[in-house]
Order: sequence, then structure tokens, then C-alpha cells
Amino acid sequence: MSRHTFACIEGHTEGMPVRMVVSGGPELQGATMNDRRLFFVENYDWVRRALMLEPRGHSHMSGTIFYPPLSNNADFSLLFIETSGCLPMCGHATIGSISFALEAGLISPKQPGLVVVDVPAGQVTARYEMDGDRVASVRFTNVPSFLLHRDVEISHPQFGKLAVDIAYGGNFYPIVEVQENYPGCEHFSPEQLLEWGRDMQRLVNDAIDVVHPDNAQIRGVKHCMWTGRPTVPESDGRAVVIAGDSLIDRSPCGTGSSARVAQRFARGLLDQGQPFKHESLIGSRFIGRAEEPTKLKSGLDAVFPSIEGRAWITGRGEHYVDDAQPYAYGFSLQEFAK
Ligand code: PYC
Repeated sequence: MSRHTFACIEGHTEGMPVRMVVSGGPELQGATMNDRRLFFVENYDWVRRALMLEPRGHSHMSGTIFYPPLSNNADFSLLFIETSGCLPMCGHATIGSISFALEAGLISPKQPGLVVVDVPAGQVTARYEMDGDRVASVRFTNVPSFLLHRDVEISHPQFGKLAVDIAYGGNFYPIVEVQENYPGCEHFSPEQLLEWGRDMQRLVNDAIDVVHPDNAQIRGVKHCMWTGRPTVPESDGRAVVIAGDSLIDRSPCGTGSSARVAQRFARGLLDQGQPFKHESLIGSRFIGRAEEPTKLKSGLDAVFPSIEGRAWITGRGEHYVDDAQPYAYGFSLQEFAK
């Protein structure tokens, strides 16, 4: 019989859960965080399942494992664990983990006000503001983000013909803007958007091979962004992001907002540095900015987006994974569905 204990900081970023494992995470092998992510997936995926799925988690759970820095200039490293797998990058979990690490005293940044984190997608730099001993906001600069395909025609079972942009912000997103056959996310229930978002992922993957121009290992669509009208005039846009089969982001989604910033910048709808206040399903907000234009190695135009948001610690937990427990390694209801 074996028993494992995971100590976690629990909280949320703009409403979206972040469970950060601070002790008990497995030792990983590999030169980069992406190599370590692949090592984890191969050898320790049970840790992700046990901590993200039921009965310890739920279908909208999301988390990270906190590790020491890999690069000399970094303050720490992160592995992202989700209900759907291990993403190369997760924006809301980055904002949450930086806030938690600072507030819990797990890091003392080399340069106050600036945190550098090694993540599987590369290195992320973030500026943060303190309010007493609380982190008031975190603004991270993401990996180069870009609009890969414009106006891809998709025949959706619910809406008929839709023109969909496919943009990258650390993950690929089909972005559905309001158009003749799609009136906006505010007209539909979260359950409908989830189901139709699953359809959209499948339809896009059937229609085109979505591949990162600089890294053929990054391919395929596992998310969908339904946009719509914001609930307050101060916001510039609204999005409901579906990830994998079962997750609806409660935040505006960090990588999704990065993809939307890149899409709008490429289409001339957003200027460099101009704030884009992006609202979520529940009305929480990230501020996205197109910080600096760049080019991919392949020559495609891209941009470094930044995403600013807030996170809160709601508690601390110890989770036991014990062979003797029923459902010790987690389950999702989908696994039982016909
Ligand atoms: O914030 O990047 C994000 C994210 C990805 C999936 C859920 N949230």
C-alpha cells in the first residue's frame, strides 16, 4: 500500500480555481520545463488525475506544481496540471501561482516587483504590485502570440456556417466573433457553450491541421472561445473559454486573452500598448495589451502580449492519495457516460 501527501495552496484567479502544490510533487527529469512536462506525463500523470479530478477536484479544477527555478535568472518554475492534461502554458494559473508564491513567502524575487518563471512554453516575466502584504495585481508577458488562420469556414451543427479565426496565445484558440449566424455568448447557457465548444474543437481539427509554425510538437485545437457583448461599458470584450471536454473558464482565460490580443492586433483592431479589458462569463476581467511586435523564426508576424489580473488565496489543504481509497486516482463523469 502506498500513501502520498500533497500540500497545496488553494485559491482563484478572477474566479477560476488554482490549486498550487507546494510539497509532495514528484522529482522530474529533463533539461527544460517542457522536457519535464513530458517526463511527468509519461510517469506521473496519476498525480494530475488525483488532484484535479473528482473526488478531490471537479471538472473545472485547475492547478500547478511549484518547483525551484531551472534557469539562472528565474525565481521559480511551474508545471501546469489541468483536468484535460498538462498545458504548456496557463495564464490564470500563472497569475495565481505568482500571487500565492509571493504572499506565502515562497520566493524573494531577485528584483523586487519583477518575477521570472520557467514554464513548459518558455520563460514568462511578470510585474506585480503589492498592497501591504497582499499582491494587488500581476501582469505577465506571454510567449509570442499570433493569428495563424483567418476566417476559417466551419459548418457548425448549431449555427450553420461560421467564420472562425485561429490564434495562438500559449494554446491554440478558435475565436468565434459575433456574426450573422452567431449573436454572442450572452444568448446561451454555459452548458450549451460547453457542448458546442466541444463540437468546435472537433470540427476545426477535422478541417485543418493547426500547427505552430516554429514547433511542430505544438499542434491541434483543445480549446474554443465564444465571444460576446460585455456586461459593463468599461469592458472592451467578453469571452467564454471552453478547455478540453468539460472545463469552462471562470476567468477571461490568460492564454485565450493573449490569443485574442494577437488576433485583434493582427487585424488592426488594437494598437500597441492599448488596454483591452476582457470580461469573463462571470464578469471578472483581465487587461490584455499588445506589448511588442515580433516575428516567429518562420517569419510570421507575432506579438508579445501582456495579461494583467488578480488572484486570492482562499485556504490551504493537504490531500492524501492512498491506494486503499476507492477512486484514489480520480475520475470524471465523462468516463462513465455512454
Ligand atoms: O488562463 O490560460 C488560461 C487557461 C487555460 C485553460 C484554462 N485557463
